Amino acid sequence: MTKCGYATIIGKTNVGKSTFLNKFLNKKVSITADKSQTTRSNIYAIKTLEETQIIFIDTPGIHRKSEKTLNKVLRKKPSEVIHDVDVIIFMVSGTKFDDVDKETLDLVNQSSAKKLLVINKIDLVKNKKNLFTFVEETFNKEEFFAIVPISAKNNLGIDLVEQELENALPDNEFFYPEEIDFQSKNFEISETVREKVIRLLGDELPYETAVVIEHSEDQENLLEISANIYVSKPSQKSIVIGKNGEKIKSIGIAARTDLEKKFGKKVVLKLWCKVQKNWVNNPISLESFGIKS
Ligand SMILES: Nc1nc2c(ncn2[C@@H]2O[C@H](COP(=O)(O)OP(=O)(O)OP(=O)(O)O)[C@@H](O)[C@H]2O)c(=O)[nH]1
Ligand SMILES: [Mg+2]
Repeated sequence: MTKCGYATIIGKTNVGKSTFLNKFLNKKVSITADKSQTTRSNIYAIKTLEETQIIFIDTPGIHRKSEKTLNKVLRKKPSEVIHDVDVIIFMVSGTKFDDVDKETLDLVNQSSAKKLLVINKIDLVKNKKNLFTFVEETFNKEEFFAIVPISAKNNLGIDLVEQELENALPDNEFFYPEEIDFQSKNFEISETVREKVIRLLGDELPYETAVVIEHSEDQENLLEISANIYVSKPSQKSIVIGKNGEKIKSIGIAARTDLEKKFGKKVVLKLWCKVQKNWVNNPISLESFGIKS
């Protein structure tokens, strides 16, 4: 009998959820960066093993409360999926557990799904004995069917998570063919550009950035794309463009390199930067930028 089911990854922002998923699937489905709130929507992906098919949902990380509309929308995303999955992977980073992790765990515990505790970034934990004490002191171990320490970055322990998921998923026929792209091509393109914006710009700005594909034409050997990078204020536009256009040029080159690898063809990418005042507080802007509440 085969197994098949849904698994989601829930955790505080920046603990490494998307990095883990990309490593697990051995391909990039979700953008990652060393900044808060990198993931902005629930991202679906699939892994088909010999006898098991896992449908994954990567979610935006929980972050500190804020009045901005975008923040409120992002905070709701994990709760949209926790009741409809078979397994929740609850992820923390190293031996850190603060109020936001606690709030996230409380949310996870509202679901009746099976729960797997994954402790990521163990490469940063110098004394591995501390992991044991951390688990003993922080968690009620009965809440989890397994506890797996990993380093997503160093590809350590990922196979153990796979085994645990294989065991935990219900008996089912496969729901999908072996491989399937849940996200549209335009979404993948705009996310790739947004990742480069996040990685190449300072700390504050990325949060106020959205990327919209204006036009894309996919030919056999060539993908042509025009995209707008939206910011909230004119001063931010100058930062995105940079001196003599250097910044936006670097963003374009980095994104193009990734896209050529992803789609296996030559890519021509034209980027513009536009100001849409205070879009992070405007539900209509959010919707038009593909961030659905
Ligand atoms: N040292 C170390 N860094 C890691 C590891 N896994 C992820 N990271 C880094 O942690 C940062 C955040 O990773 P993401 O995968 O974007 O985190 P996330 O949980 O998806 O974040 P949000 O989408 O904002 O919720 C990136 O800079 C990763 O390279 C790990 O095992 N060890
Ligand atoms: Mg993420």
